Amino acid sequence: MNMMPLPERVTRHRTIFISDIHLGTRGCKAEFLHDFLRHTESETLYLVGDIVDGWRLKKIWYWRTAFNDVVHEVLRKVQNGTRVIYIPGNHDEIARNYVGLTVGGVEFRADDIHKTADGRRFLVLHGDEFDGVVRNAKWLAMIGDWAYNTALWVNSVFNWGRRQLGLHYWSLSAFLKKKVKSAFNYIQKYETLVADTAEKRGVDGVICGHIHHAEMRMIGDILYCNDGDWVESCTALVEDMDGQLSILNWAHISHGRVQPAAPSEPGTGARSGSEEDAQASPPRLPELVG
Ligand SMILES: [Mn+2]
Repeated sequence: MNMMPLPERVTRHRTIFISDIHLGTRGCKAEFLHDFLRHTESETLYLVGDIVDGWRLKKIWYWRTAFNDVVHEVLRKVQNGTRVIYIPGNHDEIARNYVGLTVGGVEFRADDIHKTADGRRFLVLHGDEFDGVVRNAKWLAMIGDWAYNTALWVNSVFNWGRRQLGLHYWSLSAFLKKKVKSAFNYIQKYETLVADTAEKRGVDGVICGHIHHAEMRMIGDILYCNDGDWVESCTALVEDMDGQLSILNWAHISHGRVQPAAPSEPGTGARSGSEEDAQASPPRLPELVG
């Protein structure tokens, strides 16, 4: 029997919110995001900041073809009539120069008010302005990106060294647990601060990103929504036709379909993909139009 491949299922949403993609970094899960974009459609797509990681790219040029796939998929959506709104974050702050303009059909905004189908008003912003760490010490925030993986790698090397010297195992995990606890406190403080600001703006809720922690819960009278990230969790916030909001975890939904790039070991210089692929050229962007 001749098996026909099943047609690819596309889910329609009213609005999709994604952020913290960090194109230009090794951690970026571009393969998952490309799969997500291909299997979803929406009237409006919000890019809620840290889409391209200018901080990293300035230091090391790293661009895989999968990153181009993501950019092309977004541009294809623009051409097919999806309204795309880009709210720059801190890692792509260069895009803040475009705020108020429409570039290649993409509307750039500092923040926005989104009205859901059931009439609720949401403040949409990236959220780094609430982050004291980022505001006061950029380098500290940058360290956070790779500190955890590096710490795990250091731990194994460190303890191998200790074994050679006949010393007992000293785990970094107790130390890290303490750090995780303080990270948890930090996230709570951040969420409360964002919700307070939303309350002052007189909206029903807030949609942000930045801290790479997808969430949707009531904080006082405010529905706090965080769309997560595409570095670790591969999450998006979606609004359905009736105004219902929910978080999609695409790593789970696409299970077995997406072949992620091979992980690279911190400190060994190993790369995911070939050297050639890591030097792929960025896409040619459309002309300025507004
Ligand atoms: Mn950010």
